[in-house]
Amino acid sequence: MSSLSIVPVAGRIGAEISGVRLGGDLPPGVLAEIRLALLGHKVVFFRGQDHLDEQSQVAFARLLGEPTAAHPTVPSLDGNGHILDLDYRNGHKVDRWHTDVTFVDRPPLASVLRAITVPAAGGDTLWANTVTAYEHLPAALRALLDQLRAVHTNQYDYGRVATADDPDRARKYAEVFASTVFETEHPVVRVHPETGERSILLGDFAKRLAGFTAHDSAALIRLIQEHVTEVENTVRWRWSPGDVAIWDNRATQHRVVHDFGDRPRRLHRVTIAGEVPVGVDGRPSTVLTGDAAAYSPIAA
Ligand SMILES: O=C(O)CCC(=O)C(=O)O
Ligand SMILES: [Fe+2]
Repeated sequence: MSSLSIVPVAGRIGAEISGVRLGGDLPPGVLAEIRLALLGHKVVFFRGQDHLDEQSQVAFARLLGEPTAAHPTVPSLDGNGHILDLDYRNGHKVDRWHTDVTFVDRPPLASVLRAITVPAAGGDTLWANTVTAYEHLPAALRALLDQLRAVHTNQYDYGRVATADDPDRARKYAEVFASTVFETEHPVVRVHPETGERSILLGDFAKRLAGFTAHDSAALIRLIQEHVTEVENTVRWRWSPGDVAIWDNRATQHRVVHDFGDRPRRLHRVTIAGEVPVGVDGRPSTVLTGDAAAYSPIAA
């Protein structure tokens, strides 16, 4: 019998797991249960993991697969290069719905996020289930989406920087973020390599749909994103320091709720190497610009 308790948080996505102390030494049975919960619930939450530090967060993440470099362009915090330091005072502002690192051909399989400092109120994170989003579309719309491909890029959006709270800081960060340009064409619907489920692969790095005018492309992307982020597909987590969230980056989008002004908020993220997505027609994603080999191996 397992000592884990797995309790859903929202109707379509998210579960809180208790009765486990995360680390690099988890028994295989416990790890298998966590993996299964992750595939089923898309994002899983653990409270009270205050014992974790950078090393043990990476050691735990390694049980899920090969850690990537911290980011394709943003330098890592730690010596071994796996920790992305999400400190909002450094210009990180991920307040738009996205799937992590979709501008490369091998977006991470999962992300492991650990809260270090969070505001007393505000700064929640939202996740959306991109599988249930797909499944709830009318059949005719699913059939259209199945055929679409989208170009994702890390090139920054000048409009967003201009409207940031601190444009200078935002511009500096954006320059680092896009210091090497990556562009990848992904299917808009990918087939999940482990569950076989179809999920929508879009989000804020998707800049246009292949074969459409800029106008139609923007309208279609907006329509699809509205469906993905319908509140019924989402879960919201109110962080405490020591909380850990793991999400299946092949079946979710997420964003922070940026309602905490200049109050300190800091989290550390480790991402796990992912596969090259494959569409319902069996076609994999294709690289247009940039080589992500130094960022991440391709998961087996
Ligand atoms: O800060 C957050 O809540 C989410 C940040 C984010 O987008 C990520 O960790 O990938
Ligand atoms: Fe993210």
